[in-house]
Amino acid sequence: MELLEQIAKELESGDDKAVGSLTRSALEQKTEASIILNEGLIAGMQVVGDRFRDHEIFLPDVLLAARAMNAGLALLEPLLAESDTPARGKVVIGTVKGDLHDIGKNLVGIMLNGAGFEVIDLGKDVAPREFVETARETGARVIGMSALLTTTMPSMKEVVSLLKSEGLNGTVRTIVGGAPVTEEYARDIGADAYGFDAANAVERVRELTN
Ligand code: B1M
Repeated sequence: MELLEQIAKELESGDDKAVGSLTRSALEQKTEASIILNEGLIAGMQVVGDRFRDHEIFLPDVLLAARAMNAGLALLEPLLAESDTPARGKVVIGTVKGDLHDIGKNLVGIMLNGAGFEVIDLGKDVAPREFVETARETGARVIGMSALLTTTMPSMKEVVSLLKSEGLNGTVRTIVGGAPVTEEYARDIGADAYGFDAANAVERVRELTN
């Protein structure tokens, strides 16, 4: 079996040690970090999500897969974040209120950092007001919100509305993303941008801050 396929398989079975050592081997073979990420780790996690949806596996299995994903990501992080770009301003990021999924948000943070942005990561389960207050206090130019649950997506709209009522829309721009979020949803709630993956999020944030 090809190495990237093996990484995906071990992630599916939740073996963090195997994912770590296979990721290391792939790096030693000079495979690009972004290829290991997309064709190994994310590909495996996609299967985990599908099997969970179909009730073939259960929450503890997903937790083990998340731990395995993090083992691989820890090795890729220095390479994904490698940068010689000058500082580009501050971005506040977080996973919205009620939502504990942070792997994608963490990736967005790593890539933004690599592109020269100062990232203020509020973590997960972040209340709308916390996004807005932090942006105000730090002078951040962008708020980036991640949501993985259809039930937590409306919290993004609350942040956009709060920025408006506080007179900060225009000064602080917003970008949203996460598996259930779409370009259309972003437009509907009045967000300034939508990122379909972490690399695309960086491009969109660059546009917002130019
Ligand atoms: Co949960 N979960 N989960 N889960 N989980 C999903 C999201 C689900 C789709 C699985 C399924 O049913 N197929 C489903 C949601 C269904 C829905 O809303 N319609 C689901 C569910 C139901 C739940 C629980 C409710 C289960 C339960 O308790 N019964 C529960 C909710 C907990 C909560 O949040 N309150 C729950 C819990 C968990 C774990 C804790 C076990 C774990 C999360 C661990 C963690 O994050 N630390 C987990 C996981 C791992 C998943 C799946 C399998 C994988 C998510 C992931 O990390 N993907 C997921 C299935 C799926 O998404 N296919 C699922 C890899 C990651 C790199 O991708 O986060 O999409 P992603 O990020 C991408 C892009 O979306 C984008 O960039 C990244 C790629 O570069 N992106 C942005 C993300 N944020 C962005 C922000 C941007 C721009 C781009 O701008 C700011």
